[in-house]
Amino acid sequence: MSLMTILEFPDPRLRKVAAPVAVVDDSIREILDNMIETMYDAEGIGLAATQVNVHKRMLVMDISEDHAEPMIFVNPEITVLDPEPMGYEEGCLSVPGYYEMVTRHRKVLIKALDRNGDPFEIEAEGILAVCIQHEIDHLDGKLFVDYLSALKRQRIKSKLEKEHRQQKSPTPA
Ligand code: QAP
Ligand code: CO
Repeated sequence: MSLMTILEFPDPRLRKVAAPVAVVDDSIREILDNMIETMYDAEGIGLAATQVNVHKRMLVMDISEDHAEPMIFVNPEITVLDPEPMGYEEGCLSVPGYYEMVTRHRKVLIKALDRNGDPFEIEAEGILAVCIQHEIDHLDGKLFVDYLSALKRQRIKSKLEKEHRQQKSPTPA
């Protein structure tokens, strides 16, 4: 297995809309395994393929405390079961260091394929519902910062751009 590089806001590749996975084959399973490893290494609870520059509709999540329950969703489809707004302080591996309150639907139904290409469904509430809505947004080129005010988004963008510039340039003497 190998770690993948996580793209960071405002990288334009995070804005691409991912295409459906045609067949869940060994090459797809290999990417999913590398995504799970990458998510654990970065101490995340969710990672969408878009974030590792793979523009296919698939994502991984693990909301357990001890990396014990990796979940895989290929071609996920969402139905809102309860649109009651639910606020949660969200972060994102592609927006490192920033957490802001975002409002999502309280309860959703997810239909997806598993790592064998078999269909399954789950009803999600709480952090699971928040996380899956956040990750599916990535597949559509959306980020949690899009729900913030333009001012807050611009502030985060400028700070991350500055960090990226400093990471690229050699250390000053
Ligand atoms: C999305 O986010 C999410 O800034 C997954 O320095 C977040 O895994 C869904 C992370 C909250 C629901 C609630 C962020 C790690 C991880 C950072 C993540 C950081 C290190 C974010
Ligand atoms: Co994210």
